Amino acid sequence: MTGKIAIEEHFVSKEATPYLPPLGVTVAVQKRIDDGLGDVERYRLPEMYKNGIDVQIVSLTADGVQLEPDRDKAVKIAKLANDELAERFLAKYPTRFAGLAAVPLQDPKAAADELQRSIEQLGFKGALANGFSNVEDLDTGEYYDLPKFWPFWERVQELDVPFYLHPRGPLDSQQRIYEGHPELLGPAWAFGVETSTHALRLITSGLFDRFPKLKIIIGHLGEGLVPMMWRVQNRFDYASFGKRLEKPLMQYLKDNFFITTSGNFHTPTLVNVIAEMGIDRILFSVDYPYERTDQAVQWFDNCGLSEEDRQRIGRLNALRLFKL
Ligand code: GRE
Ligand code: ZN
Repeated sequence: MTGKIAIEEHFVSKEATPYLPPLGVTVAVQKRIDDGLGDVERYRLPEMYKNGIDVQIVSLTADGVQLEPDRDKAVKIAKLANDELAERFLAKYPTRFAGLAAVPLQDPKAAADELQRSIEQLGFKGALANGFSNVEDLDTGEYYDLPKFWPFWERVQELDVPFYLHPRGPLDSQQRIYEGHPELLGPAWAFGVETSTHALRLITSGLFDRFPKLKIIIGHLGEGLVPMMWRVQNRFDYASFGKRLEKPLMQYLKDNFFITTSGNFHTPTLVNVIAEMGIDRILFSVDYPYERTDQAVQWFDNCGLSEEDRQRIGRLNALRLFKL
């Protein structure tokens, strides 16, 4: 398919380079990632062209701003990253790239202001946070269901732009379960646990009853959330924690969430997610440069979808969601 739009595609800014997590990959893969993150013209555009990707929606890679415990520094790094993205990608190639703003949620009001500046002055199409934000120190993290984040969410809803909840790894003090298993402590597993649990916190906190128009995007075909939702609901109904929500949990997933194919190129999982969420809620992504574009595209272009559905997931849903 030509004309694909890819949603979860990353770059690294000059000032955010120290915030890259160690990956534990081979030298060759690390080189491909480093080359890809820093680059626009040499690898990225040819790879898009070769694989029928018309537009990349670009965001600052993990852990990015979220790892900086100092509030003012986080605000500064976010601004610089958004300016760099605007300059190197959007100004030079306005038809090939769109931007998602880095948001310094260490300071919810500053994050809202930076998002608004990015949308209104830089032409960005939404926000992306790399999981929880460190606050004050490296072993304290805050999830965005807390009431202190309501002013931020209020602004996201007002601006009517999507918010991508991207993974990051758990805090050092929360890694006991992965002891002796570094292979599970990254994108393979821990990223998804962090992100799906964070998404559930947003849902069960009542955030979407308060701000019903919020649009949250999660990657990796739903971070494992979708096939567990029936059980979460069933046990939620038995529980006596006094939480009252207006709708069934799955309904918030359907009404407030979008799911991308980033880094999870597997047809049975795609079929399940489509069945639960509906075809209009699923968007194509690669997860460049962590994943191989040719592998993503080989799979997506041949995965047994009708051509109509491939167009929806590959392009049309993104045009609508990001108002491109
Ligand atoms: C990703 O974006 O999915 C990612 C990272 C960092 C390491 C691996 C990875 O941001 O897949
Ligand atoms: Zn990613």
